[in-house]
Amino acid sequence: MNIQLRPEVGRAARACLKRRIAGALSLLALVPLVACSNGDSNGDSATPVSLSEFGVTTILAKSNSFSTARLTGVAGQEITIKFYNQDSVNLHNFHVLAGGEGDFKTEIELGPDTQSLTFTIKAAGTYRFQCDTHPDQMNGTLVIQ
Ligand SMILES: [Cu+2]
Repeated sequence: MNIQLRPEVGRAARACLKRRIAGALSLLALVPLVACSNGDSNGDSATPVSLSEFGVTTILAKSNSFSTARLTGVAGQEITIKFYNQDSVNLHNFHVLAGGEGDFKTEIELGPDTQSLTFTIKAAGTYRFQCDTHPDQMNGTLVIQ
């Protein structure tokens, strides 16, 4: 009986040792993986991606108001406004009154619809933007730095 048991015990012990080695190896394998994923997330946080970095600003029109009353831009740098009109009852548009630099505006229309407006203002300053059908209710300031 003892002779028969010993190989069983030995096999069990070997199996146990194999599991331990496998466990240890998998732990070792995990360490670099964890280190890598930490490195990746650090890399991601070091290079945040935001829409404003590409000069795209989204503005909504809803219930006769704009989603913001203040926009910013950089002199000489292209600005892209994504004008999202969510209003299916009243006509709206987005219009930047940039004086000598020009008028930049989307079409006046019913929503839901999205229009893109791209323009460049060379001179730093404060400019008005408005909806041409509701200039008193829907307006704001575009600050060019
Ligand atoms: Cu309007």
